Amino acid sequence: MATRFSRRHLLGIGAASLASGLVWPKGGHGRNHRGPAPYRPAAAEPKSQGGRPYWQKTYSGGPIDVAPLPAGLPGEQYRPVVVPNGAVLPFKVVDGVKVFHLIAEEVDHAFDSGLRANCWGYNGRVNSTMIEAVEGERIRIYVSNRLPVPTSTHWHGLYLPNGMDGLGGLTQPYTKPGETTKYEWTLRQHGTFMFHSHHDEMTQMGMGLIGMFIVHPRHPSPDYLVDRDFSLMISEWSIKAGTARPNTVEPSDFNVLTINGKVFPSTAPLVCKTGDRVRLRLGNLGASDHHPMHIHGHHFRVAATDGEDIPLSAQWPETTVLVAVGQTRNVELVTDAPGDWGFHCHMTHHVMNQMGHEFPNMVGMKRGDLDEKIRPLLPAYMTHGHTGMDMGKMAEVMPYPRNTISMKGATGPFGDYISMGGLFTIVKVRDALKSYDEDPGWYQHAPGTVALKASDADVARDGIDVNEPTGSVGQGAPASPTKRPADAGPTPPRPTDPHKKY
Ligand SMILES: [Cu+2]
Repeated sequence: MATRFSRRHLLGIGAASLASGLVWPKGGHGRNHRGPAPYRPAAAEPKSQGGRPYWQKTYSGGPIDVAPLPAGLPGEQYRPVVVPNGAVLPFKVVDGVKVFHLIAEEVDHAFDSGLRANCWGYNGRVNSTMIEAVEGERIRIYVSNRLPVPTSTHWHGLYLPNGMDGLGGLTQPYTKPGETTKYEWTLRQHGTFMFHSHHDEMTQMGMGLIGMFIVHPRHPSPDYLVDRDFSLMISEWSIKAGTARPNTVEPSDFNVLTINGKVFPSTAPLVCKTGDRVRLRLGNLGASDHHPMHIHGHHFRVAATDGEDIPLSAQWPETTVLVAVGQTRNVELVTDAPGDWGFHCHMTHHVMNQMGHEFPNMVGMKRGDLDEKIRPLLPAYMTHGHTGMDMGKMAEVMPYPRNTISMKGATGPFGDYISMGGLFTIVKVRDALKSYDEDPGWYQHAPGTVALKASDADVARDGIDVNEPTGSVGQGAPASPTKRPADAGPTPPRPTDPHKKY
């Protein structure tokens, strides 16, 4: 009976509705006249009880006056999340409450060795200070404002009392320059969340006042246990070449795209062992762009959103997950293929850096001796892009203003340039590792497992005519149709009617 009362209290529904299983909770969350009931993690509750449909459960974490559980500690209640290029915010426990101190301040931030800018961040880091906590515990977060302007701090995706929500002007007065605001509530959920300034967002989030907020489950389900757990915050910036201050007024022309505040090749690799269960927690608090994040050589399962864990039976496989502005997505995979695997945004302009684009489309143009004729006037002139963008070559030849990372990528293991910047990192999977904290270097491929220049012997053996006409010259009918081998069987019908099945 006591159990039932406690459950009824937790769910905020009356005994009658519990029995009938049909009535929407009335009058908000119930209050216990005998004081707050202890918080009970959702994982301990079946997802559906007494025939109630899934959607009748609380949408805001249940009653806010629950009694907190003891503070959870790393190594005891949870395995810490890895923040590549970043750090977890330290805490202390005072009378059972986990206390954090977040400091909003100006940060001279290095996106890469070639680009610094005056940004705003938390505790000396830009986009990469992560808060880590445990479901059921009470947290107290002091936010000190060392900026020249007022701010406020919103806890994105978290269930909390309205006055702790951090929407400047609506749920709280601003945190003025030099002031410190105190937030305090009991965590009634677990998952991947975020925090960010919620005053003059365009400026303040655009200057870097964003971060990830991870809440570990109190009773982790074995279905979601992983060996490696990474937190990756995605953002985007507009920084004109040669300048050192983000232009937060720019609505769409972003030229520095970052993971935890870094562009490739400064993005630290995600180091895993062969067979590790791996979680990537992706959050996007950029200004405008949604990012389809793509993994090579594996697939992952979309395992959670900032709303909730997705039940195993409802998770779906992908190789690309769209992380929209304001969303988090957890994807999980087993890294069972050793190698260096790209993990990146699939929007091609999001793996470039500060690239001007106010020039005519030159792709495919024959430039002749144009460069030679212009160079007496402009010594370093180079016709831009007539064969596409060779980032490595352009980085060597083009004169850039100081503090610019136009076209920067990195030289790879074969001496050729990896023509990726921005939202790109590498998942490095190895059979054996000295340490997860050390970059194991480039993958050493087994002989015969690398795509190399085809040998004459291979080409001859397989009857490959490298000069074979393809019929692709010009538009319309092929000038010289590709010959079909004699033993290829009857010619298949040409598909002309899209509704007809062939
Ligand atoms: Cu993108």
